[in-house]
Amino acid sequence: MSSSSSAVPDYLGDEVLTQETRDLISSLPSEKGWLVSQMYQFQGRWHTQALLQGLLECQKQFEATDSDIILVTNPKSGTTWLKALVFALINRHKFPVSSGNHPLLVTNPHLLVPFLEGVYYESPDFDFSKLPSPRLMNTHIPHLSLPESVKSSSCKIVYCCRNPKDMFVSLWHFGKKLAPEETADYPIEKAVEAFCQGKFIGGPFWDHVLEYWYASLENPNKVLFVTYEELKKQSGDTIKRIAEFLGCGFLEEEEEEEVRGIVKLCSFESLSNLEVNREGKLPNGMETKAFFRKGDVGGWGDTLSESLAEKIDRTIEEKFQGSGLKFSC
Ligand code: PAP
Repeated sequence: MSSSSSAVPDYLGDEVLTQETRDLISSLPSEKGWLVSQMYQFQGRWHTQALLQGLLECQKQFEATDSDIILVTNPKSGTTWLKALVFALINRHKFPVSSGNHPLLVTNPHLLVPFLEGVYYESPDFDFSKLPSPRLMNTHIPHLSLPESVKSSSCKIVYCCRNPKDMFVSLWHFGKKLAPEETADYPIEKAVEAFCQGKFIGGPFWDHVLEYWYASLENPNKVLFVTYEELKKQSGDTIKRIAEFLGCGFLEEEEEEEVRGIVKLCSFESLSNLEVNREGKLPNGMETKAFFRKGDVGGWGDTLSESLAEKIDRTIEEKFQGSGLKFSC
């Protein structure tokens, strides 16, 4: 797939690869993927060429500082939402949510929080040192492939996990919306099969989740593990937990109103109805509305047949057995 196809982000394309990336990928296992023409296996995970180049550059160049905050997700697990929530949270004194001119009202969350490997691919001259402190960034990079400085510094990682059936379905619709021609004839059965084999963009999904899950258990001051589902059901408590973890807990007197304000501002209903998120575009040409579809929990039933859902459930059962991690839907 090339970045010239209408609204496909550059980072799913393959046009601006360095010679170094070309040399590397020629030695890597590769697979034809759904949505992308070719995926490459690097450090045990499947990447698009562009995101692999972004990852390699990020590993080489990114210098984490102790005050950095890095949001991590598997694609379609709540990235946009988490970006909005944490941006609103850490900037709540600078930009009060009740002020009526909050940046989130006029700017898509992806433009407020840079996507590490995407930026290293699309805008290699971007200067991360110019971001205001604490720097807030996001990534899909697996734990084992994180830049060394992220692991060795005291920066904080907030990981958001989503139940795999909703995550798959979200990516399925995202791909179809973004690249209707490329994905039109691809059967969902084949995509589920690849997802369950781990041969899917960013996959295997279970390795991604489990690495951060265990990292959060081993080092709870460094990695906080939250889920899309708890953000939905216990929004306020989860936001308070994130705030405590980031060292910006709420004072008792500000707590209720502030938390409620952040939940409301960042809700699916609120963000998805803003002009900037209905009609805006990211610099790479992608429509911002592509990041807002249904935003609910357990909505996979309208896309997955019973047998496909069972297939994913069996994979979940097998791969997460003994981890202590359970998915409720
Ligand atoms: P990304 O990883 O490519 O950045 P991401 O934001 O994780 O994408 O995924 C979009 C999903 O989050 C969509 O889910 P759906 O397809 O099941 O509907 C989108 O609707 C959902 N989403 C976006 N913003 C919010 C929000 N504020 N609250 C809840 N869900 C949201």
